[in-house]
Amino acid sequence: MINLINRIGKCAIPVSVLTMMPLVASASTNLRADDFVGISFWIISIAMVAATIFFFMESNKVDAKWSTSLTVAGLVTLVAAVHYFYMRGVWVETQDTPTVYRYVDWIITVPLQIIEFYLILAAVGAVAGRVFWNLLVASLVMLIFGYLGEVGYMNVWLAFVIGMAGWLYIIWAIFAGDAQANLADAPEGVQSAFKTMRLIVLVGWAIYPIGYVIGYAGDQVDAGTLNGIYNIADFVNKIAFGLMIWSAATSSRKEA
Ligand SMILES: *C/C=C(C)/C=C/C=C(C)/C=C/C1=C(C)CCCC1(C)C
Repeated sequence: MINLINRIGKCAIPVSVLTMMPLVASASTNLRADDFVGISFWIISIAMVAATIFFFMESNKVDAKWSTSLTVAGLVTLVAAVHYFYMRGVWVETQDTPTVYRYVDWIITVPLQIIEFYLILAAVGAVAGRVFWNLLVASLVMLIFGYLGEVGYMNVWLAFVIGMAGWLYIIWAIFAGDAQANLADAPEGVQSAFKTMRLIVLVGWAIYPIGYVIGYAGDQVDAGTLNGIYNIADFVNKIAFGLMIWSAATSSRKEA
């Protein structure tokens, strides 16, 4: 019986992802051959769907301690996939920035990633609950002020500076916090996940403020560059990051 339930559970995962397919089809407004930002929206939408199926299915195969991380990685790409279909629709129809969908996506997926960071930090033995809340609040400051700046509720550069402070706090917390001390004792897979996490927050996340600066630097907002750069950033930070976690998880399986 338990076997049967397990089997149904495993099928339910890809099936639930397939339910997104009508959304894919209904979003098919005409994409022009020279609309490269539109094409990048499309490619990333599909890549998010594929990554979701992969992360969910792999989460059944890796060690229990990695399973949750991969499930969360799959949730990140699932939430992003749905938003990408809507964002692509807005872009193709209006050639304008889908700011609201973009930030609704981030306000869900960034906290999910903070949970992933927390799981990794906990695995190196570094975490107090307070660290989680600090990271969460800092990421919300970053996103809320980014939004206020982009929609024009606030001066674009003042909002940017406050958003940057949130991000810099996160960098400080994971590079200078007490996580380091326990790192050497952690298993190799955990060490590489921890280093990956730091790299993502420092380098992967840096792509977003770069996009913001280039997008808003001119007299007029450069929507194409802004969205193109944000799309690349999402690909790196959601899909590539998940794959790096997967790689750490499978290498620790070999060690065991
Ligand atoms: C999956 C989505 C992710 C990981 C989104 C991350 C977004 C950021 C790191 C945004 C950063 C920003 C700043 C650091 C300054 C203000 C402007 C933002 C919001 C683009």
